[in-house]
Amino acid sequence: MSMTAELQTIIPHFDFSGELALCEPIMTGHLNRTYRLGFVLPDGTRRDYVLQRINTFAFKKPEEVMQNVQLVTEHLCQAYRKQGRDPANRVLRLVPVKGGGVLYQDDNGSWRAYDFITGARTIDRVDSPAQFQEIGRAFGAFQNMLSDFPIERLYDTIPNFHHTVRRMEAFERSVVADVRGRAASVQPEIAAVRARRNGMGRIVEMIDAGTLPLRVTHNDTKINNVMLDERTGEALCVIDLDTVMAGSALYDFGDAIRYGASTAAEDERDLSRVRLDIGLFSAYAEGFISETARSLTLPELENLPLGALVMTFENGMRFLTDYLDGDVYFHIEGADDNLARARCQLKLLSDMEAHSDEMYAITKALIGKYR
Ligand code: GN1
Ligand code: MG
Repeated sequence: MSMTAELQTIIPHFDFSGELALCEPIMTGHLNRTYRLGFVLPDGTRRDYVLQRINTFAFKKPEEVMQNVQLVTEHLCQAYRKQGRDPANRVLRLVPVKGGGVLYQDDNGSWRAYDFITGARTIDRVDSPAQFQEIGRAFGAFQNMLSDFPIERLYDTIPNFHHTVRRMEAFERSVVADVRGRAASVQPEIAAVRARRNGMGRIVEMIDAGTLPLRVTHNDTKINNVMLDERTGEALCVIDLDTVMAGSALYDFGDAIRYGASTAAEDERDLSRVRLDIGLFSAYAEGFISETARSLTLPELENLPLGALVMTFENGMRFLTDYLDGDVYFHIEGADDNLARARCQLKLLSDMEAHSDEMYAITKALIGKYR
């Protein structure tokens, strides 16, 4: 087992049980650094954990992230118990830091650890509509379980995270600053963002107007943030709670569609392969709406497809912004990764626009079926 010197100094600060036998990086996610740790207990059984270094460039106040995570996981546990179900392996459980708390900080970083969700896996691509429908149900149920959570107790871990209008302003500043001299080479992409400027502030406007309520939302609903039972495929546990905060249900619906209902990976370079899979859209919508038809308001339900359009636009714009900024936010492997991601999102967006009527019609039919 190879392990960095850094990990060797971090691990002893957590209340792990047993003897360390496995340490391997988990490569999903663009921000936090994640490791799977395996320990062997005195009776020979294995106990696994997830250790994460929180990205403090993105999350400026890790204490507030952890405060949110603690409150939300406690609430989710209670919600399961109220339903007569055992929250074990269904809600993230934090590992205490020796000496108190759930966050370990030293000069080099901020760390936290969870029990590993056992017998489960995550996927980066959807295998079947039924699987995506199950993930839709899971995020719908997650929304419902947090519907009675006192929203004012949550910190904004990243202020204005999905404030699309502020994101557009930041984008324009990056185009002007052009710190890497890249703007000239991405004029078509810049123009594609600017061409959509008017419509994409709609969610923010509807929140401000009171048409859409603020709810406790996950805000990062990629399919790989749901752990699926290895054998049955059942959605066991929603993970990555760092951005759980006040938001719109449209964000959670939309980001799941953006990532999961695309025919290609988020950074596919062959744009001819990037389309919206309307069958997958329909499957997710059915899962999500079957859970939330009675808990969300009619304006929320009817506008769910707008969430898909806006989240795809927003992510495309964020990737392009980061490319212009010199790749300071999202982790990259290759020099033009953020540009490839941006192009892919913009292509997906134009295909969504072409299928917008279909998305709305499917949504309407499902509202009729379940409400
Ligand atoms: C980031 O780190 P990860 O992959 O969970 C980002 C999301 C983006 C996503 C794009 C806090 O999520 O907003 O949609 O990349 N998270 C944050 O893949 O910025
Ligand atoms: Mg995340």
